Amino acid sequence: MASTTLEQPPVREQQQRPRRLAIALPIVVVLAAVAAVTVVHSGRPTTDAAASARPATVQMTVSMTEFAFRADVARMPPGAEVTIEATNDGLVPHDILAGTVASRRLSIGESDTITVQAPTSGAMTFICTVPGHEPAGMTMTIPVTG
Ligand SMILES: [Cu+2]
Repeated sequence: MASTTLEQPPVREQQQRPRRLAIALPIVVVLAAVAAVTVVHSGRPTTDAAASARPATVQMTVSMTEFAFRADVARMPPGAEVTIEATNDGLVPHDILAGTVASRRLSIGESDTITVQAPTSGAMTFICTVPGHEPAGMTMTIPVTG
């Protein structure tokens, strides 16, 4: 006598997981991108040597026009942590680059804040990276003096 074995494939329940993942994954990717941009934006120069003492802090306001920077600080202490609030008071977009740290490109009337570390001697130079603006005069050098 023959035994009959009926093998039926197991009935698969419809799985909800892949669909949920398909929704959740793009959200995670977007959040990660936002976080990455935020970190880059508030980033500090990576080449600075850590000062042994707590560095001085300087608050600096910079007005940007065609084609110049105007700062309310004439000098900065060596190694100071400099917080720069830049405002576009001009008629075309501008930005400010200090060492390796740049602001957003700012539309008319917009402001952005960046934090940079002053060198331990010499001077710190700032430029606008919009093509043509630096040669037109958008550059500023602030001496570092103790
Ligand atoms: Cu500019």
